[in-house]
Amino acid sequence: MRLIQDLRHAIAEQEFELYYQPIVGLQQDECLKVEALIRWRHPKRGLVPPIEFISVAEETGLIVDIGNWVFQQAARQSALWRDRFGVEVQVSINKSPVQFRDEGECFDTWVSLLNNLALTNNNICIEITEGLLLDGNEAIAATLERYRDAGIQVSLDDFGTGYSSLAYLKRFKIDFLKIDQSFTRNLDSQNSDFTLCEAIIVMAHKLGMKVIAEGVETEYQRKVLAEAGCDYGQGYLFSRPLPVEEFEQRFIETT
Ligand code: G
Ligand code: G
Ligand code: MN
Ligand code: NA
Repeated sequence: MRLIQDLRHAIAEQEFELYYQPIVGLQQDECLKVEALIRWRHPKRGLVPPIEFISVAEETGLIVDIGNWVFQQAARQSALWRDRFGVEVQVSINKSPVQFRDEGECFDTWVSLLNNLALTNNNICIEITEGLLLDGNEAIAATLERYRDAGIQVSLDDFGTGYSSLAYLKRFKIDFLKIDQSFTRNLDSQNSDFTLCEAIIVMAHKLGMKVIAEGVETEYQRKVLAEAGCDYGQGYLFSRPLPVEEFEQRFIETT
């Protein structure tokens, strides 16, 4: 298949780029957080969004190489911002469940890069999805714990859209819950989506986690979420995912 060949080529030629979307403190000025989102700068097709290639990359296992590139790029970028601008930025990267099958080698490589760059104080966060935690896998629990011990935080992405058991929340050590956009989209202080967000926030705080609301597009959503105690917001209200130079100009150079 053409796409698979092209993806192999893209890995070899490093045709990927990271875009950056800020994650903004809603209660107070927090240390800057940002999610890195991959884009493929295809020589013929132009900028290809991840929905068009991540699932194929997962099926073929190519996601392991892509994920390693994403991690390295994100870590180097965080170190660069610190060195150039004196700004600490926590960069979140998305880690596919498929990448955890190759975990042994990956962990050591990642941690030694972080040590070399002196990025061992929560400078990187990995975003995982509920599917990874489904089977209550002890190996996954141990892996996540090792990440935290190495100064890497863990976010649970798309929270509320996967399987309904919440038992894993006490089994796995998770730092941030990311409330899925489907709950923030129609948020109104009177409706059931609001009740759900509020309940998620209370629960997360009692379990020692912080909450990030995704898909915040309006000032009204921001206000309602802030009043409900939500810690962070992410969405078009603050910014779309931006190419690195633009992100730097708007969010790093001005701090
Ligand atoms: O902006 P957006 O179109 O970037 O992202 C679409 C989807 O692609 C999201 O679900 C996001 O989690 C996923 N995604 C973006 N970047 C990466 C990445 O580096 N690795 C993986 N596995 N998924 C990513
Ligand atoms: O699945 P994940 O949450 O990692 O990916 C986030 C996705 O949501 C990306 O495709 C990103 O571009 C998109 N996104 C970010 N902010 C907003 C927003 O405010 N509204 C909408 N509709 N999508 C957003
Ligand atoms: Mn994400
Ligand atoms: Na998400």
